[in-house]
Formats: sequence, structure tokens, C-alpha cells
Amino acid sequence: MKPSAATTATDDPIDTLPASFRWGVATSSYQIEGAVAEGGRTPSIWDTFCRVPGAVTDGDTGDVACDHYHRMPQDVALIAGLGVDAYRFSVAWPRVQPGGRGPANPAGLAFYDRLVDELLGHGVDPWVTLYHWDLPQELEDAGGWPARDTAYRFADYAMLVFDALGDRVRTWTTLNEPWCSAMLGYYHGQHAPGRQDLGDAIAATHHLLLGHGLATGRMRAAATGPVELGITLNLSTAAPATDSAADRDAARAADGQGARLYLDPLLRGAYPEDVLADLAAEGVRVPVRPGDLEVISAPVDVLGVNYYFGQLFSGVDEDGRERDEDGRPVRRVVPQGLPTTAMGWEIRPEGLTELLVRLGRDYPGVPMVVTENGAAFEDRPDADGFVADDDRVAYLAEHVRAAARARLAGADVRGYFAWSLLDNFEWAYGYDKRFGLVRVDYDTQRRIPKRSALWYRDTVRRVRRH
Ligand code: IFM
Repeated sequence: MKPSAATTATDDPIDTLPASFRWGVATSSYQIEGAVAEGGRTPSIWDTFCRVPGAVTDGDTGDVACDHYHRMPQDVALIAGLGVDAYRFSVAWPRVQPGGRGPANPAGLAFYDRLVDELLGHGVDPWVTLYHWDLPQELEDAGGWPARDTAYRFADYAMLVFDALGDRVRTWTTLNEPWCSAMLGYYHGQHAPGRQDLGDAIAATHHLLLGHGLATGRMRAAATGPVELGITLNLSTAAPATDSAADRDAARAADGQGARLYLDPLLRGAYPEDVLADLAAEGVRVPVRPGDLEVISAPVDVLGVNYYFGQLFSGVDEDGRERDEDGRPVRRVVPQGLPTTAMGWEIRPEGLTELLVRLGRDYPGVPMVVTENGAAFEDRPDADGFVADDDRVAYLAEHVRAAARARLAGADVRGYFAWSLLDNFEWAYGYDKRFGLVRVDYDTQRRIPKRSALWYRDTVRRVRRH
């Protein structure tokens, strides 16, 4: 259905969303499951990284996390209670294929098999992400994502999961946020495996995309019924702080490495020339082989968009210099003076509208779903553990509104997933940052829906009535 202002019962853009709009909540395996040594699971790069002194706040690990592995039915009941259409979760590669090669581990697959059945039994669509950062450690030891072979290992693993769950799961996301896997993991060193080499990171980018394309092609060929295949990218807005040439170039470069380096090969079958030139200036080339771009640009049915903040860039540092001490062009994030979340991320809902409209314009023909959006705040539970998180309610409401505005402006946005169902392991921040609609008391593993969970449930209900 085409959105139209005429269907609006109120002035709230949320009321322009159609009943067919898909609502969901999202999580990922390492962030919630725990049970890292059960059912034949082997270590992932995150199990290893968490043991590196200083890598994760307070030395936290995902060993127990939200204990979802043991509490899955209770968590599915929570999801169903929110009245959402879909649950986006990820499969832990080292649970399903320990060591990253060879046959499937039946005990690992059985967990996801039960999860899918439990969801379907509650009328909730399973939305599977195949890779949300938990690479089997053995594959990292063999070179990790910078090694081309990992792309082929990923496609094999994807097929193990697809063969087991494809009879009941319709929507498949290959990768979650490959920029984070590649750049935070192999360049900035803030995520597992903690390497710091731009060449490795760019090779990782290419092999992640290649793995996506290989898996997409094989799943499409093997599908016996309707499927919806896609990938999820973390995207932002990158605007110049001023109209100066240096600031405009900084914004171009940031958008190039953050967004177009992924969007262009996936949706246009070519890497962006300006980004290749920026990389070449740093002595780095993308290790493309003949035929790779055809594989990477295999058609997708949905583009997942994860949005948390919008940024301004400047090409000069605080002292007015355009080059850093290594002679590289300056690309500096300029604070906008906006309110921030507990992550220090500036809150800019209109950026989501701008982003979705831009994606619809620059990469037409691909339906979009906001696969993650949400916020960490300093939650203050009352004596019963209830959190009146009005800040999170406001954040979510403004961003759902922003997605609705993008639809009104013509962007083909089909759904919205709140990040996250539960407070969980927030990577290098450990359990210090809470994104959940549902509070987790980590001492008791008690789940307590926050005010934002109730707001989300009521909003879904309201829109359903349209
Ligand atoms: O928690 C993460 C998630 O794993 C990926 N997207 C961003 C979230 C918040 O940082």
C-alpha cells in the first residue's frame, strides 16, 4: 500500500504506517545466549577477545550473558507478549559448525530448530541472521576474514543452517554490519579479533561481501518456496560541518568508507572509484578477483538498515590543519551539540528519514527494513526492578516517526525492529550499556519489561488497527 497523508487519523506520522508494516525486536547470539561451552559449541573470536586484558569493560564476557540458551521459551513468550510480527536473532556459527568446517553439529542446530518452532507456535516470524560477529576461532587462526577462504567457509555454514531451517524460515540475513566486523575488528582493534591493519580490514570487507554473495546465490538456488534474502548494514548520515572544500571532502570520504563501500558493490556491482582512490593513497587495494563483483551483487529482496546516529564531518583538526601527523587527510567528527545516549551517540532522528530517502533514491528497487534502532540510557530501576525509561520511549517514538516520514517521502520502508529485546552484552562495553526494552537483572536473570516495552506493544497494536 502506498502511504498517503489522507489516511492519517492524527497528526502523528506513526499513524500513516499501514497495518502491513512489519514490527520486530532484535538480538544476537553472543550477546544473549551464554552457554558458550555447551552442546558442542567451540570458542568464537569473541570468547577469545573477552579474555584479552582491557579489551572489554570490567573484563565482562558472554559466558552467561542473558542465559537465553536455557531460558529461550520464556524469552519467546516475552516477545509474543509484545505483539510483534517478527524476531530477528542470529545463529552462532561455532554452535552449528564447531571449528567452522565440516558437518553440522546436531545439538547446535537443535537449539535453533526449537527456537524457530517456539516462535512459529506463538505466531512470530523467525528472521534469521547468519553472522553477527561470532566467527569460529579456528577460522581466525587460519587467517580470519582477511583470508579469502573464510568467504567459502561462510557459504558452506550458511547452507547447513538453510538446509535445516529453510522449511520454516522465510527471511534470511547473511551478515549483520560488515563494516563493524571489518573495521572495528581488523582496523580499529576495538572488536574481536582486535587486529589493527587497514589492509586486513579492507580484505575482510571484500571477503565478507563475497561470503554474502556466495551464500545468497546458494540459498536462492536451493530454495523450494518463497524466501526473502538480504544483508544488514550499519548506516549513518555524514554531512559536512561547513561548506568548505575540506569539510565536504571529509564527509564524502566518511560516507564512502562507511556506506558506499558496501552499498555500491552489493547493489550496483562496483566499488566506488573515489573510495578506491582514497585507499590507494594509503597503499591499500581491495583484493577483487574476476567474477567477484557479480557474486557480491546477487539480487537481494531486502536491505536491512541499522541506524543509531547521524554525524557531521570536518576536514580540518581543532588547530586548523588538514593533514594529521602521518600526512593523512583529517576526517573529524564534529559534535552537533545534540543530546546523547549513554553511548555518547548524538540523537538525530531526522537522520533516519534522510538516510532512508537517500537510499531509496540512490539504490532504487530494494525494499528496506530498519533492522536495528534503539538506545542505551542510564536506566534507574525502582524497588520492583521496573524502569520508567521515558528517554528510551522518546528515542524510539521519534525514530519510528522518522521512518514513517521517509515512507511519506516515497522510501520503500517495510518494517522496524527495535534494538534490543533484552539488555545484553554490549561488546567492548560489556554489560555496562543497556539497550533492552526488557531489563535483565543479571544477578537473578529476571526479565522485567520497561516502560519502553509497554509503549512498543501499544504502538504496534495501534498501527495494526489501521
Ligand atoms: O549491540 C549492537 C549490535 O550488536 C549491532 N548494532 C549496534 C548495537 C548497539 O551498539
